Amino acid sequence: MSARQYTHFIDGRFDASADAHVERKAPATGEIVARFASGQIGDMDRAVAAARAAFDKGPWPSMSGMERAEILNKYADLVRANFDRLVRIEVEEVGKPIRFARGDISGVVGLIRYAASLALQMAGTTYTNLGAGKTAMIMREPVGVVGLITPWNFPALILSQKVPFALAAGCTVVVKPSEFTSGSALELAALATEAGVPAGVFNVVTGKGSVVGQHLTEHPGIDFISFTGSTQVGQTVIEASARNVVKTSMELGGKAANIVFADADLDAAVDGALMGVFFNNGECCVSGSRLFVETSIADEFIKRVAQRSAQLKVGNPFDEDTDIGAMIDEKHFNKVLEFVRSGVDEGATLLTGGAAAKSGSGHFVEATIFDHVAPSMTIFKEEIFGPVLSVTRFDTVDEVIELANSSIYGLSNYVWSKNIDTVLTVTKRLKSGWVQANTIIDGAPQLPLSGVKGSGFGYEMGQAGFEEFTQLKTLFIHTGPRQPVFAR
Ligand code: TXE
Repeated sequence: MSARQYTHFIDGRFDASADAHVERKAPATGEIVARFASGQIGDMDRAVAAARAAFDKGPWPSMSGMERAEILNKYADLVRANFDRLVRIEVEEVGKPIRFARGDISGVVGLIRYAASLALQMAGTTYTNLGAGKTAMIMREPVGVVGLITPWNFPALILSQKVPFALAAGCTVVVKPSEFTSGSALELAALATEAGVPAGVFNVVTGKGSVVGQHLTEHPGIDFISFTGSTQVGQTVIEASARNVVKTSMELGGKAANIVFADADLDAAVDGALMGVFFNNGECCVSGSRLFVETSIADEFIKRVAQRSAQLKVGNPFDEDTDIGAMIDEKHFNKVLEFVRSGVDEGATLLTGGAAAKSGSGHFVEATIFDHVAPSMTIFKEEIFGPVLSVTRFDTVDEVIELANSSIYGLSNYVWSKNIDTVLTVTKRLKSGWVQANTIIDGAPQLPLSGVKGSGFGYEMGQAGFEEFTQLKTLFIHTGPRQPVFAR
């Protein structure tokens, strides 16, 4: 199998060649699967100039919503037609199990179709009740040229929580995907262009975050930066954008609580505990990586979760029955194992896993569960981003709410109980943008995702996510005779 060769996608086409490349080794095999152009400042300048011209002069922002929706729907059709190819790229570059990669690309199609429907509904408000001769229109307009920075864990899906919504609003975009997993972003830009998105509207520049990512965030040609990634880099992006007074949206890390009450459907909750932490190799910002179990059911429940975890299949992500694939790279693999060591050293009880899983030459970690995890422990506090679950027991609602909310993060939380009173009471007291009850890491394009506290701000998906890519302009009109203010 030969490695895919990519160049930047700027102004409606791939560059003819690249001076330097970043090589991507499949985390599951160590084999080189792709080479991406290693972008420089000048490449980012070209992409921003193309996006700026396409916004200021091009047809895209002034096209009717119907025209943009038609093109976006055609783009969704092309993603569907290239489904297997896109799935393969995600599995190879990320190391995620193929069944989850299929879910990602189906999700991409759904996000584009939903965003297309929003292009038809982009509207403002009119006031006619302001007094004689007074009318006001609050017009909704595209925010402009958007810089989008995306991470490696869901390369196509997270990009599609942003780009189709920006395009539906009439914005033009410059995407800087993760240097590990840039393949699907480039393929999606080419498919959107094939569908009829005009040149310059959807640009992708690949390369290092510290070079092209940083330059994008500091660029005066950008009107809005939408970032998903680590809290640390998010902070540098906010600082850089402050210099040009540019709006930002931040989707950062998480450390969700997955709370199981004694009256829950325990079969469903056991599966939910596994899904919460092992979905996407645990490399997921909405992972339910802190499991809280009510003491009266804890021993039996935790035993079941541990038994099921020990049976999970870790290995080749292309195998249909693989549950956990490879960690994104060796550095991250070592970081995850370092967290596991800290759990042992700080006195948590290792129930299952806890070591590298042996499978070919890739970087695999066993499904790992720690019981009796105290709030002071590192594994309770830090986002591990791997298949490592920490379990803590609780007795009262007050106690579990305090534990859940003690995190610096506030992205998502989960509750399992058949009692609607418990579900609503707990939901209202949890500090996070997302709560799910009796399900986990579920969603739909209509539902916004947002963080509070260290997890960031701004919305993705849903009507609110669409509106992030718009701004309001208020027109106040006076008709008929106007009473003079300075009569003398
Ligand atoms: O993220 P980074 P990484 C967390 C997770 C993970 C850790 C590091 O805990 O272990 O972050 O992952 C670009 N200016 N999440 O290293 O570094 C970079 O090239 C502008 C949570 O991948 O934040 C990439 O495109 N951009 C997260 C993007 O930022 C810069 C998902 C994210 O990279 C830049 C992924 C700079 N100075 C990791 N430096 C989630 N919320 O899902 C880097 N980048």
